[in-house]
Amino acid sequence: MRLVLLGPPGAGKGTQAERICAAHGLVHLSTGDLLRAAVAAQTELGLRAKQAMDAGDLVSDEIVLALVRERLEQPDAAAGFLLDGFPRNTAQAEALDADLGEKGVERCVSMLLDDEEIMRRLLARGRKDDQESVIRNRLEVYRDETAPLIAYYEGKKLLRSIDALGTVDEVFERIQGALSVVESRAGEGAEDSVSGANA
Ligand code: B4P
Repeated sequence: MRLVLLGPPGAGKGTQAERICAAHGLVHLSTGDLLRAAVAAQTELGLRAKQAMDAGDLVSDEIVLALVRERLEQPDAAAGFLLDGFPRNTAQAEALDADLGEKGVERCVSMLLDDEEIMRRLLARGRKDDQESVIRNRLEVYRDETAPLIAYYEGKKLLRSIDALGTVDEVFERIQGALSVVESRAGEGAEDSVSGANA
């Protein structure tokens, strides 16, 4: 399966991505994790990304696309992957589509959560980019740049939206439901002929 997990900051993308990947044998590609690792290793790319991350802004497309391409070129990604936190804007989504060609994204799961619960979760998480003013900026960036991807994937008939409020188990079950059609299609050996499907 080739999946995109979409959602506002703190919706639980990283939390659910680990479970989905374990359940379906997918490579987990989190641009947030890759960027944090680059910052921690103080690579040139990490130093360039740090300022944007600390402010809650998006890191440049050039940096993010370089990281994603490097990871997707590794042999294990050929068996299927889940993109967690990527794409984050229309330019990234279009670049991804161009890179993947015919073996494109098969399903985008959009996790829906209200701002109040997001604020509660992220303040409790307490990462460096989880201060109230930074979270507000991240929410604004999400609305302006990332939320348009809901319409982008809906237009391609690949979107399934799920309610991200509930226990981790409850949310996981909803995601599993959203993936069941893709999985049964792959099981029938017809995984490459899904364009236009919205079952
Ligand atoms: P990300 O790492 O993607 O982080 P996130 O959106 O804040 O978190 P996520 O939705 O994964 O939530 P989580 O599971 O942790 O991005 C960080 C930064 O990197 C961005 O701001 C940006 O600067 C940069 N970046 C990343 N990708 C980029 C891209 N493509 N382009 C440009 N820049 C990019 O869950 C949050 C908290 O909620 C956790 O504490 C968790 O335990 C809790 N939680 C999860 N599920 C829960 C549930 N069901 N109930 C209660 N709590 C729950």
